[in-house]
Amino acid sequence: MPPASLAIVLPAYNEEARLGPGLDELFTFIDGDAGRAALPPDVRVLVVDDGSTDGTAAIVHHRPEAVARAGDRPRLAVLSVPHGGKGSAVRAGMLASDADLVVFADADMATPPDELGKLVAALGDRDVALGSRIQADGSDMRASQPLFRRLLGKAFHAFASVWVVGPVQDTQCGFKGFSRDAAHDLFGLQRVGSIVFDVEIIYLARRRGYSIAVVPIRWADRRGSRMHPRPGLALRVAWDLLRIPLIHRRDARPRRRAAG
Ligand SMILES: Nc1nc2c(ncn2[C@@H]2O[C@H](COP(=O)(O)OP(=O)(O)O)[C@@H](O)[C@H]2O)c(=O)[nH]1
Ligand SMILES: [Mg+2]
Repeated sequence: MPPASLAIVLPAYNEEARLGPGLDELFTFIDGDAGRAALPPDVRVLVVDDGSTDGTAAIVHHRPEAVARAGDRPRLAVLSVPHGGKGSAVRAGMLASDADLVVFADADMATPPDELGKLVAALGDRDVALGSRIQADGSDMRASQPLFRRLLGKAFHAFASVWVVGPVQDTQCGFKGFSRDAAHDLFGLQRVGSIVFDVEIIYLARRRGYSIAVVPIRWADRRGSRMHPRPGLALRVAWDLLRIPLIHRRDARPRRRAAG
């Protein structure tokens, strides 16, 4: 049976400036011919407002899609949670979504919405589809990031790959998709609320034997990043990376679909 519904979870922290244009771009694609051809018939968008102190939630309430319906659900809704970081916001959104397929994406549409079809296609025969900014020819979409972010990314990957990520080269791409069962299982086990949650989810997906597709996608750095590297964040990241294998030492289980 082809999937009937898709939920798109957008974590948002003080995104008053970028969320409106992002939602314009997203719904233009969903409602256009290309979106209708590539996506399941019912598409719902859930903005997870992570304790924003600006007008992020109001942006959602004022849109027409917030009163329209996809199947038996609003086309656009907001879930407000106390500020806990990107990982905890994504977890809340993924667990609140009961569509056949569940994707999370960045509110700034750093990955253009027309790439959603690639995740949906990959989920046709896999449980998990990981967007990757590294292309088949080896070129890297992260080249559009400022130099200091690229250097931080390299340091992060060097550290993360020692422990947990295996063959996945771009763990931090904010564009990942899951079958409903995989999403509820993996995000139900997730304990890390920081940006390290991506690594934790990949670690869990491999350990629990889900079939995983790595899907090269387009990506462009957008102005107005909410990520502010600080010494405290570096310590938090190091601690979260270290503890992943410890938290989940009892969370292995037999394979589901044949791994790919
Ligand atoms: N919930 C939550 N989301 C965040 C936080 N920081 C960033 N994000 C979201 O993560 C996504 C990517 O953020 P962005 O600032 O563009 O990161 P960058 O592209 O890596 O510089 C956006 O949807 C942000 O709203 C946070 O502290 N909490
Ligand atoms: Mg961004």
